Amino acid sequence: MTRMFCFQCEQTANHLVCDKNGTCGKRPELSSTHDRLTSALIGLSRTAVQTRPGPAADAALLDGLFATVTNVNFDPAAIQALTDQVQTAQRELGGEPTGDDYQLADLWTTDEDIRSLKSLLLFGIRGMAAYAYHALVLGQDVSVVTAFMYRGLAAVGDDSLGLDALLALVLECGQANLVAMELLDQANTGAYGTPSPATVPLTIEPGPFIVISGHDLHDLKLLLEQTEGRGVNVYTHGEMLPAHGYPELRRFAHLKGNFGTAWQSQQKEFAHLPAPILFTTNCLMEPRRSYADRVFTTAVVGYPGMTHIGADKDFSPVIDKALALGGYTESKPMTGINGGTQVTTGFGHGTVLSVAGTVIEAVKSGDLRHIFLVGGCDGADPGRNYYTEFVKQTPPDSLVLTLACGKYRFNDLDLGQLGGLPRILDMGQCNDAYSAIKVALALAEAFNCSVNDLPLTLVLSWYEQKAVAILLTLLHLGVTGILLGPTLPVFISPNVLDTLVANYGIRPTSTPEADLAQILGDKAEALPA
Ligand code: FSO
Ligand code: SF4
Repeated sequence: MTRMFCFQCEQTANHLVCDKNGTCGKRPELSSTHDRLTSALIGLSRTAVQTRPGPAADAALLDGLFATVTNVNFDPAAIQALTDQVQTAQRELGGEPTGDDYQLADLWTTDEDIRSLKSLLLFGIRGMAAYAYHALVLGQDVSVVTAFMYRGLAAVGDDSLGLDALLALVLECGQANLVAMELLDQANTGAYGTPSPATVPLTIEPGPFIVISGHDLHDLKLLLEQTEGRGVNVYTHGEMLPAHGYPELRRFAHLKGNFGTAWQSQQKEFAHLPAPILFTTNCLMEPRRSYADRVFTTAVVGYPGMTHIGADKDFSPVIDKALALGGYTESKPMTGINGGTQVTTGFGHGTVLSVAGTVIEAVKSGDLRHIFLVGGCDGADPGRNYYTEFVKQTPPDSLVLTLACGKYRFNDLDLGQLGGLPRILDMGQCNDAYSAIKVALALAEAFNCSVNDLPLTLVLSWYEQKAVAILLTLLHLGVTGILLGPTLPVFISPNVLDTLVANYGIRPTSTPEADLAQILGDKAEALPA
């Protein structure tokens, strides 16, 4: 019997759909509250496209969308409160929520190609909302992005739209996400400076400490300010690692290093950790009893029974917990998954473009044969070893750009240097796909060719909806030949996949050996003389 319907991430049950319980831990009751929130968001959007929504509607929109992203909010009470907030915002715009504005069940049971395109649109909008949320927190005007979201969500609830109209909106979603990532890039670099290369230790020093996870650099800054002089060190986790590249964050001497690897290992890595963990965004997994009393959430993240830090951002309960637990008594050397004891980060577009001349000369002289962007999300699928093996097998005359949490598969490897640059260049979080796009466009301009003619290949891993938004941005930019793994999204129907293959040459990953052979054969001679 179908108790729920969710297929928005890569770890769907049996690679089909989570219809009994979510692999992520989402139960049917919670799934229903998520669907009702989405329904309310569609209702708000129908009103908003006819009016001039203000900051209250935009905040309700972004909070509501972000909360339904995979591994963000498991708390039914919090989801209900967000639904109330969305309906209040709709009323303030003159609309009248009915509570059943749009039944998500209608979407899940409609024609499979319509469902596929509407899913791409809805999931892309959810992912984009995370980036717009962070940009808004840092004071950016995100109204251009939210205007698209209202239109897009209204389209999800519009049964009159055909395939062509929906495909156009899907690509427009990619365009809007490019704007969202650009705004976030401006917000982050404006607030914290231009990232520069940083070597980050994986060893935990003795004494009390806090582990902070997620993508929210603003929360990290506030935590660093509140812990300064308190004898409590701070370690990044997961997608927070790139914070070490930002001058305004790494100036805090007690931002010491990075703990652990990617999100899917948290239940193992956090067990018996003598420190609290603060989740600022996804990816939160069901906390195990061994560390449940040490998990704190903030912003749109939530889990029943865990202490939530509210909008006042008073992190005292987290700091008190760190002091009570006391940390390790001796220095605790840790390693990455390949045994490395440190990682590097901070190679955003500012740094990479500052050495663009060297990179261009190296390509022209043949010293640099190929650039791989091996980026995206990590996950529990065993097939994800592909990315470790792929990077290990890249030739020594190639560079590997990376971003997002998929990098933990290989970021502790020492692959040496090329032309004074480390061969693995961590550009940052998933939203820093914007950096990779900037670098690719600059190289294409320098060589007077299209991005698709550069000796550059994108080898992407996807897990949740932010990766969907980024994929749509790459398609909007006309990037072809993307390798996508570890499996293709199940919400892409065969006909929609045919369209993506025909227009963009998108293809699933196979084996590192076969893919590398094809890529290097494909593009070895691609550049104009
Ligand atoms: Fe990973 Fe999670 Fe950044 Fe995602 S920690 S999986 S695409 O939330 O956002 O890369
Ligand atoms: Fe399943 Fe992913 Fe949905 Fe969770 S978010 S219920 S794992 S498809």
